[in-house]
Amino acid sequence: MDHVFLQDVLAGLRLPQKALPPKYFYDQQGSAYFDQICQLDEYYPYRTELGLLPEVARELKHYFERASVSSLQLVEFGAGSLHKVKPVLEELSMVDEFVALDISGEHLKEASSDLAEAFPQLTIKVVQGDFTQPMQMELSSATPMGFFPGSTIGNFEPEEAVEFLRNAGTTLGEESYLLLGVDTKKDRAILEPAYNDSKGVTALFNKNILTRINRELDGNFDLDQFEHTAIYNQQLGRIEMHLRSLTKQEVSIAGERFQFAEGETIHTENSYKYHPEEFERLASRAGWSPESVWLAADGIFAIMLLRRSAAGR
Ligand code: AVI
Repeated sequence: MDHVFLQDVLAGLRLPQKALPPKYFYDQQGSAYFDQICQLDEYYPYRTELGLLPEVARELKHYFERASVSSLQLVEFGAGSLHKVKPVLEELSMVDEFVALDISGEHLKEASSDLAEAFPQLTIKVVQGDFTQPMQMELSSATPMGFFPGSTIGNFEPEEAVEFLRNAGTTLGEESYLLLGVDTKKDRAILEPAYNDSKGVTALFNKNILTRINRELDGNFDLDQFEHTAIYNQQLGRIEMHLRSLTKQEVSIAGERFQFAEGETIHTENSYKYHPEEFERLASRAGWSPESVWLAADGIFAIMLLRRSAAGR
């Protein structure tokens, strides 16, 4: 039994507002559900960012040419399937080394051998570890540029996002850049269906965390007695996902019992949305200054280039 997973789950379910850390969504099945979410019509962030990236990469190429940067080391944080880095590499010809940082190495090794086939000139490195912490990474003589697509930064609390950005700065070193996907604040009529899709894939993704607890931590959640909910909390600027108990019930995990009232929820994920200027303020607290912002049509998604600045270090 994974002791850390167990302790995190027990601690979360002992809270007055029961909660589970969203990082535990991503076992093999959860990652497959997430890939399906990315193909849904309602889930605009994935395809919007992917559609914007070629233009961003072309402009970045001109930007780095003007800045006389002829060699880049691209470092992807939380690299999973490596779908997003391809359009960047296709345009940004000065990248001669790609480093994929991720907690789980297996999936990544497969994806990176596909990448090696597509980009035979590129040096590719896979580094396994907790990319939210400062990491020891061999820096080449090239200019480092971090890459954190998908608006995954939105799954951190704002203070955790500042810490992540600060740690990314430590990992990447002086004179580095960071290219980030940030989901923007918008009408709930667009936001809520993205997390409440009509095919029910997000519901399966959310409930998978209970399946995982049942299997790995000797739990007995009855999945039919919980329903998926996702609402936009406008005041806090975030989508909140919960699992709501449909009845009064008791659940046991590794021998510990938890009571649920009818309607009581487990808070499983936040997905923060930021106005670009709001995000820039947050990044500047972590020592990064904004260089450029690219907005998708209707401003529904932003890609930002940050540069490490002296302030905040
Ligand atoms: C990974 N992350 C950016 C997704 C998001 O949109 O917050 C996770 C997700 N949760 C439900 N759907 C997608």
